[in-house]
Amino acid sequence: MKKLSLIIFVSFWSLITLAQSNLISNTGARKSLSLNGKWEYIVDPYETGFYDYRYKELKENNPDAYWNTDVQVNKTEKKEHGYVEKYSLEVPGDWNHQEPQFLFYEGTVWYKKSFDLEKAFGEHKFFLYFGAVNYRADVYLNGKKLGMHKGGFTPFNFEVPESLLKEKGNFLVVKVDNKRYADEVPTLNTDWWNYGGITREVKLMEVPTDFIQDFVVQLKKDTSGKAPDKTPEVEGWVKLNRAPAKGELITIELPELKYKKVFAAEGQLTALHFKLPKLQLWSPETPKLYTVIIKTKNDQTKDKIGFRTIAAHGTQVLLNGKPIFMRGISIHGEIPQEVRRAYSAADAAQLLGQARELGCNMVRLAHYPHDETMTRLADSLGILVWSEIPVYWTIDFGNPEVLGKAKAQLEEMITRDHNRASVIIWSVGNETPISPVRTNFMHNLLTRARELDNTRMVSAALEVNYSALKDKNIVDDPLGEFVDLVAFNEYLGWYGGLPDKCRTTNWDTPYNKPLFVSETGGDAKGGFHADSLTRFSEEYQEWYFKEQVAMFKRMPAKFVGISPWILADFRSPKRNNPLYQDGWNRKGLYDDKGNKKKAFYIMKAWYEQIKKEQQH
Ligand code: GCB
Repeated sequence: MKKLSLIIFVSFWSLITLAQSNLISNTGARKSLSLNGKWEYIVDPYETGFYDYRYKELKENNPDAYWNTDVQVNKTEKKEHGYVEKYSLEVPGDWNHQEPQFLFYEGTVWYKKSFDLEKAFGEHKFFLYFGAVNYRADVYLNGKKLGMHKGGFTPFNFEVPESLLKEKGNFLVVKVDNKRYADEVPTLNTDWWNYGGITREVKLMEVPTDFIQDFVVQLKKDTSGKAPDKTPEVEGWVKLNRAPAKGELITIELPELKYKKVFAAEGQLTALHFKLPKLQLWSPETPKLYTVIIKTKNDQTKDKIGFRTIAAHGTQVLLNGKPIFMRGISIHGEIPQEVRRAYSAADAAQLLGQARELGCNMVRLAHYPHDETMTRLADSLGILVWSEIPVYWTIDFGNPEVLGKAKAQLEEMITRDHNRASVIIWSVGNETPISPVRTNFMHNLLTRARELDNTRMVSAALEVNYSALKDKNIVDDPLGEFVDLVAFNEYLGWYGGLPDKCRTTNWDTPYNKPLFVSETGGDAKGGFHADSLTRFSEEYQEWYFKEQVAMFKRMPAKFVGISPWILADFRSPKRNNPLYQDGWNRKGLYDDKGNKKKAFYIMKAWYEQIKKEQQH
């Protein structure tokens, strides 16, 4: 009885907190005006855009602010800024790769876009939607501030009052600031490039006045260890932008299954619970997606959704009730050939295509939520996904505001992707050094992730207690108690000794849970050949992976997969070996030109062998 009331309390609580966010999901299905393309810019390292000459101080609300005015009104006007075509940047796209002056830039850039709009006035609302802006975005339209957002890898939207929109010459300005701060997420120190700018798509969306803001249509969580029923149960909800009128109905349709069900709207949030007819479950071998249509009186949206169950059961991970071994790879959201952030369907096709060539059925999208094109493509290719927020290394764990920032990013990540069958793990962070404050912080995030979505596993890449026992390393991070999957970053033979150390080392965890190696790897400069004892040579990396694979074969039965570090070389200001790194982390199995290194073939061969043995 106690347990039941707890469950009711938890879901009631999550319904209330879900109602607070105004993020719209499934935006690809919405009528919208793309604002991608050229945006004019002003680089502003001194924050002059806020400078008020009258008071000699920085003030957001002053007549000269860069968001407020554009060109000279008449020839006598003194104007010391302006937006012109000569200074323009492509959106989406980080600024770093677009102009040499931006390579190392961390600071403010003002972006401006003019647009016209054929407006359908009346029964509509407008939202400005950003796929991601790194890190802080202050958004102004036609001289009014719409809002501010922090967090470089998650979407956000602001409602645009219709009275603010003009048919011609709308003046949209975004102040983008990618300076790093100790109390942000991530914090000052990361092992990746702090690409700045409007890095993902921008659009003006039009929705009916009463609209479907978000929804979850997923198979009900099943921890019984059994395969889903022939007619599997769906559990979810539909969230409207506001409380519905009396008697409002919500219809769910899956045309391919000839399925239709009508629900009475219960409030802003309506819980869904129903059984689907017999269907093809989603899996890496059969990544079947069904069109799901959701209708209210005034609105309609549709998505393509795969149906599967995923759960940690004892020490195994069960996909549709069957144990699965994850042949993974970690991936950064970066296209090394062009030294830029990934943002497009073509970029996703490159990255996931490379992962498939390696023989993967899983990817760890490190260390932040990647572009939505990645999880969408993973859905249709049948690739399992670990998705993570940038709670990385030494976040200011004792600061409740920082926890709030991490939670906001977690919620945005989950809201965007909670209908993606591919996503099986929400990760709340990476290698966070053990202390009571950090465990409390991370536990909080894990709890929040479960409240928001109880159908997936939750995890984090944990710290290891090296040589706790002779020749046995133990993953006993106290956070292990709260995760579904005990994952750890391993690196034996790169950060500790030489690869032959793997011969005498074993791994375990005291937790009776599945064990996953979320990272392991070593640097090799593509094309640099030497003997296998020479660091940074392809031969060293090849030897490293040979020893690793041999060690993995001795892993305990609870070992359920691995995502080596990393698919491709990536930019990092921390990697300053002038001969071999030169500002690149070289742990890629592909080099920065897309060539496969020798180690690639070691992993590929092992993955092929596993695939044969396990038939999936
Ligand atoms: C790690 C981090 C990853 C680094 C990697 C490395 O443990 O999680 O972000 O890039 O090691 O190369 O050292």
